[in-house]
Amino acid sequence: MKRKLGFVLAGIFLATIFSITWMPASATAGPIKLTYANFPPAPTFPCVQMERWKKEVEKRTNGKVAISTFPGGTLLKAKGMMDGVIAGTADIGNLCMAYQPGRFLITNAIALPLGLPNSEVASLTLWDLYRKYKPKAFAKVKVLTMFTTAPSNIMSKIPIRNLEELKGVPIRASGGAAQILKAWGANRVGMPMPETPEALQKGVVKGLFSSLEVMKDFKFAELCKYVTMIQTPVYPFAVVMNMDKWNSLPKDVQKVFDELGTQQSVWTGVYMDNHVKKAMRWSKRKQGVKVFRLSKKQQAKWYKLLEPITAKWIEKNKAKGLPAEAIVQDIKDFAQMYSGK
Ligand code: 3IO
Repeated sequence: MKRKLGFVLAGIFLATIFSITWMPASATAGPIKLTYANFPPAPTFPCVQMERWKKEVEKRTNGKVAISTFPGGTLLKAKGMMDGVIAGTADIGNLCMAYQPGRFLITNAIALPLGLPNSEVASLTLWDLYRKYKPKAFAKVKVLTMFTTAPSNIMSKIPIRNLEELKGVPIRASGGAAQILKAWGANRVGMPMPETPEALQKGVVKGLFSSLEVMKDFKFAELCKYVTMIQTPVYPFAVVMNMDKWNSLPKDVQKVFDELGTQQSVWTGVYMDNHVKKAMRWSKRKQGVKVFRLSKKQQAKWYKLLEPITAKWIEKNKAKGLPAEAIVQDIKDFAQMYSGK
């Protein structure tokens, strides 16, 4: 009897060992784990779109992929995002291309003053621009999506109702937006968004030039009681992935990521456009923010000063060997198409 029990136990033991060793790798190894770094605080739009993407990926892969998100610059910071992803510090990272205008020449053309009407249209336009030109700046990464902010406006501690009141005033902006501020005679101060709250508090800058949802998401409405509406330009963003990590993904997972590219771009655009409206309602009602709309005559004056910017950009980048005229024309054409015109 004892011997028989011994055989049975040995059999169970061996069966267990075999079933463990023969289980498919994915079942024993658990989900594919990926890290996703972001530079601004969690409540801001780049992180909201990150959480939405994470949820969507985990759902569409049936839990085969698990994403750990790192908002607030906890894994990589604004200007180190691209190189950090190339080095593999994070598997995925979200970056604002305006912080390195010289590095992302083609995609930063979306920040020329071309009258892009909203984030939805601008985001889809940028994504098409990237896919058409496949800029060398992204050769070392897999680009998962791109999107833009809503058009920029001036948020300030002092009223700015005309160009005279803007002259020499230190205002924070980056990339294409900084060029535009310069053309209006402001004293542009360049820094990434996460450094702006402190600069405003300390008085290093008297305002900022960006999309208006930050009035609520960064609570800038508590300091900046004035908004001057001018509705140009947008800031471009990219979500990039480490190339080796991308290549290591199973084909079905790659397919899910690729399918999400355009969907994530338009989702973020629509979220941004709606969020700007909400933020401005809150700013006016709860924070007593005053909004200035320029007279037709003032507006024409402001826009006139921007006319040389695109012409100069074309000239400069043609000399560098880029199809600069075609890039600008494509932005205009794509935007018109997405605007339904
Ligand atoms: C931005 C960057 C981080 C979080 C929220 C934001 N809303 C608009 C921007 C654009 C931007 O990068 C900038 O520097 O104005």
